[in-house]
Amino acid sequence: MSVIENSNEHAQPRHNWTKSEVQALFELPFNDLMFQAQTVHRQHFNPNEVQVSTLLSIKTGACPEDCKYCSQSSRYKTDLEKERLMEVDKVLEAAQAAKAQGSTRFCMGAAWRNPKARDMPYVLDMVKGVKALGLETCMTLGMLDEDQAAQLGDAGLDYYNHNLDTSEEHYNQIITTRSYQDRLDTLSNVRTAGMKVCSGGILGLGEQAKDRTSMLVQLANLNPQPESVPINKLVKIEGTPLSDVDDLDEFDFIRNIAVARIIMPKSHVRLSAGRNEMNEQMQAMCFLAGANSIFFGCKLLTTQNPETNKDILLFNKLGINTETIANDIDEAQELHAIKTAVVDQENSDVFYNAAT
Ligand code: SAM
Ligand code: DTB
Ligand code: SF4
Repeated sequence: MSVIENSNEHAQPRHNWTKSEVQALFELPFNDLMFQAQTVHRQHFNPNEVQVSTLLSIKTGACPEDCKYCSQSSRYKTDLEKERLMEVDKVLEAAQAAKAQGSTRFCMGAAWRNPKARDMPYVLDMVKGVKALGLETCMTLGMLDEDQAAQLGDAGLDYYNHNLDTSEEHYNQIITTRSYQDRLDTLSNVRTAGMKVCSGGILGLGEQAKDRTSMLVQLANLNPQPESVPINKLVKIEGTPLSDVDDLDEFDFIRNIAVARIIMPKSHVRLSAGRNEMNEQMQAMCFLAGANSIFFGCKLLTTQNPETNKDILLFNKLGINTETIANDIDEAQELHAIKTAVVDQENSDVFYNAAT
């Protein structure tokens, strides 16, 4: 089976994918799958550009939900310091620093089941402030009702991240305090409020191959498809029920990126959590499979991410440029200056190159 039989036609989003069609993609010989994914990728994107976002945890830990992978759930004994909602000024300082490092989108995450009415004014000020810095804004605050989604949309929030996490079939093994339908309802409220949707999941939760197929079918059949699809590799957290689940085979992870790329041809596919445990070659294979977005910065929400310098070195090795917002020339120049500085540093005798 090929989605690119007629190479003059660009693959378009479809919302009627069946599990057997998607399973057939997973079963392709690896090289055929990678070729199809890269072909589809080139129809809609510059293959040498990756979008970069920075994450900030604006409220950490003490979450009432029971997500079995999460360091922030109050139900598990993890080694995490909880923190109250950050002050708006501190958030804006972090956003400014992210911009200076070349990020184009600032994503603020809170360990909440859902935002409370008393939190909303602060959160809305964060959106307005970050937007005023010229960054794209993203938030992930848990479930949203229609009214909260409308308030965030009105404040200028560009993206809302809310993951399906896994298949509907496997879901109850992972979370019991909110339903799959709750997640779909939040995504629908986000859409109705006119924001872009960022939704994906986590691989390596002990799910089966059929669950990974099922999750991707669910995402692709959302209409419209999510603009951004984060694919996270489980970061195992000591103290959580999934701390010693079996590792997912790396080729299976790469196949998931490739299948996501093929069935969601116009979406950014984000190589999200788990990069700190991947070597350069593994990340390069993910980019070849069609991943075109990452988180920049040494911390995700509570866990480690590769150092920015290490990522810039990898991008230099692969000839990858970072995507700019709507051809922002100043930002492109600023980023060029940062990249040149890293190369100069790399060439100096005193620079320890952790990437080699
Ligand atoms: N509390 C909000 C919620 O869950 O809706 C927002 C923040 S939550 C940390 C955002 C997403 O991060 C989760 O849905 C999950 O997909 C991902 N995530 C959390 N912990 C992770 C881990 N240990 N490894 C990989 N992904 C993780
Ligand atoms: C997403 O899908 N991945 C990001 C973002 N959305 C919010 C979060 C990853 C969290 C990884 C574990 C941690 O750092 O706590
Ligand atoms: Fe709470 Fe979000 Fe972690 Fe679930 S994933 S425990 S909702 S912070």
